[in-house]
Amino acid sequence: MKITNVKVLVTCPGRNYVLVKIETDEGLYGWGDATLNGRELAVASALEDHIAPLLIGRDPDRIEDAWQMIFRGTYWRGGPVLMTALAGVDLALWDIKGKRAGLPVYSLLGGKTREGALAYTHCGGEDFHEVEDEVRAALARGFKNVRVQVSIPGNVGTYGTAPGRSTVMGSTRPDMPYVEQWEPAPYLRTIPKMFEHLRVALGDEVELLHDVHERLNPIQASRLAQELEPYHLFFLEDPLRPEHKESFRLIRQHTTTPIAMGELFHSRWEAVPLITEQLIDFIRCDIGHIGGLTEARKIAVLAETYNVQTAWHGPGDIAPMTHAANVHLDISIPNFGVQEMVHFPEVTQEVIFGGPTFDNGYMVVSDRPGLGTDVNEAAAAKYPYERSYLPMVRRFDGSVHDW
Ligand code: GCO
Ligand code: MG
Repeated sequence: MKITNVKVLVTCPGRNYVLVKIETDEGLYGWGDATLNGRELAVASALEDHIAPLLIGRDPDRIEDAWQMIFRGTYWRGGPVLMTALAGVDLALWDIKGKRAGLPVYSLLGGKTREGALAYTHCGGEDFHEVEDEVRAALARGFKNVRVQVSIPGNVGTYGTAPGRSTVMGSTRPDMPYVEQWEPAPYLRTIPKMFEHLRVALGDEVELLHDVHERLNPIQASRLAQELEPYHLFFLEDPLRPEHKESFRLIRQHTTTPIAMGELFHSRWEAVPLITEQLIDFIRCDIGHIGGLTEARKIAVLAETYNVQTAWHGPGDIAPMTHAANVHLDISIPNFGVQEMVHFPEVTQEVIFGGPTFDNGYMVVSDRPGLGTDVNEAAAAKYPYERSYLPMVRRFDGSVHDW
């Protein structure tokens, strides 16, 4: 079997996605996801202009060799654009391998270790009561784990709370990043109070998570994690920026709050010190930005060795192929922890279908060969790319901070 064509499709059914179709001379094809929010066209060009020509004529069965060729064979390796492009190719090749074998990808990865992947959803609100109501609604839908985020008084447009409800400062152009305003002091005062409210209102059983979104410095993160200890979080996510792995030691010295990290990593080697020093409890790389399943399963093995569980990134701005890859891996490894999930709107499902489904707190994938996902290309053509950016954050004094 030989690869005859690599097609890159950029479509905007609700939001932008970069989809990769690898076609073969035997009629079998596979779909991957190479979406990098805000830099979609850079990935599309990397694929079309530089990577696709290398793949034509190759045997799609040789995934590891293709991975090594694309990663190491370029000399200039890594980074979010190239690792997202590589993930798109990798997923499409795993999809083909599964279809060729007549087996779902989880079976190729070793077979089921569990029936479904424990899922968590997002709950956010303007105040503690709104968050509480959202959590109650999620529990009624079957979720056992929920991530909770609340608007910070005095700040503008807090991450993870319902977008658009707060006034948005900065640009009014819809195709430019909107600018949120954020200060650490009110944030650090508010979050422990939110957890106190939720524990009193909801009791101890519901598993609660919170995403810091890489905004704190080491001592602030240590203080927050320590003050949250009485509320027994399932995990505190991304407390620090990805650059300073050594700073996680400070958090560890101060608290037993479980720590999750990794959605901004694009290389296995970024995860290594956190795992081998047991500075985190959950590794949550994005399979779509770290080079695909081929790389993620190696990270999972390393994590297993050091008693670290997985919690792969599962936001709405990666396509259902990556969510499917998440779940295929989740249900075939021993050290799975939890899986972030989103419900895709109908318009997305019209274009990309066959992704994981939700069943009473767990995500499941079908037994269809490959990843199980497919694309309606005619429908995709109805939704052309629209330029858009992630938001930005500025402090009260106007300086840029990490979003
Ligand atoms: C999460 C993430 C996302 C990211 C987004 C950026 O935990 O789901 O933090 O919400 O912000 O994927 O592109
Ligand atoms: Mg996050």
